[in-house]
Amino acid sequence: MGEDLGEDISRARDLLARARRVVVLTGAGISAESGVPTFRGEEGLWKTYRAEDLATPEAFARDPLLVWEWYAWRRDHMSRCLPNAGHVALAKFALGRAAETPASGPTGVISPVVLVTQNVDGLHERAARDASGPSGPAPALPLELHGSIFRDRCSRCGRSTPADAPIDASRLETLPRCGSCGALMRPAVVWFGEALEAAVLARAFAAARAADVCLVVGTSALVHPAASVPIATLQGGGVVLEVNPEETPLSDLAAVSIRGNAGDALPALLAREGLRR
Ligand code: BV8
Ligand code: ZN
Repeated sequence: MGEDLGEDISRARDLLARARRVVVLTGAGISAESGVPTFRGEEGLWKTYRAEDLATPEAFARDPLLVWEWYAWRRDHMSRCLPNAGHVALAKFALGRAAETPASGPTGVISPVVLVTQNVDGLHERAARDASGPSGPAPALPLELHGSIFRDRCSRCGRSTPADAPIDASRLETLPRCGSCGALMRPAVVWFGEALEAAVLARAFAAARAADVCLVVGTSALVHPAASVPIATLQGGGVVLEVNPEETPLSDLAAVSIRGNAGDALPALLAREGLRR
């Protein structure tokens, strides 16, 4: 790891060591090293479409087959991806702090980490369950602001089902239909122009407002309202730490912006020894 990266990581570790409340916001970049394409990188294209063209209710109404073809491909691809060192480091960090709660550190009561993700790939949940183990403590599950690609929802009555069967997106007739009302099912994700689930959003912003540190990993910080979560921490008097190989609109607002990949930076940033003062 480069000299300056090490220096940034040690400054960021100092801020984390003193933080009682930590919220984490992740985006597609944390899953890049797991082989999940990001949205706005060049690999974010699918055939000749951009995500914004397909992840909308209008696209689904216009061409449900094309939208389902994209989601079927993504679901199949994501189901074969594994959490990477970045997901694992975050899961262990959250588990470690949950174990410390409610011990009082020198700066007051330590709170469990609140993990907020824009990703729909389920990799944080898999890392959390692996970190806890079959009979371990409750896994630190993420708040999924944009839903999950591994659940379907009825496009008419809203009935939700786990999406474990492969999708045959070859013909309209083979697309999944609701067992209650017969309407087309759709992926249970939040599309552009759709409101996020109010309760999930409220929990994310309440945690961000109360946080001493908001750690932002792997997001271009362009999609709202998710991109405003770190701003809520700043408005509440906390600081922002960023991990991203590229500069983003948040970089200038961050106390430390670590120019590195999540899989390299997070294990160093969140290593337990010495992270509790
Ligand atoms: C809503 C689910 C209102 C689907 C997604 C205010 C201002 C501006 C615009 C708006 C606004 N309010 C609303 C909007 C419109 C819109 C929006 O934000 N548009 C953007 C494009 C300008 N927002 C909405 O429509 C939202 N809805 O506000 O509704 C409303 C209210 C009431 C009633 C009705 C309506 C809904 C937004 C949710 C859209 N759904 N996903 C699916 O996945 O299929 S968004 C999609 O983008 C993904 O969730 C993705 O996570 C998200 C954000 O992208 P990123 O995660 O940041 O990914 P990206 O590729 O952009 O960047 C990757 C980053 O990682 C890069 O910075 C890269 O450098 C970095 N990186 C790469 N490798 C690594 C790495 N970092 C670390 N390590 C690495 N190895
Ligand atoms: Zn239905």
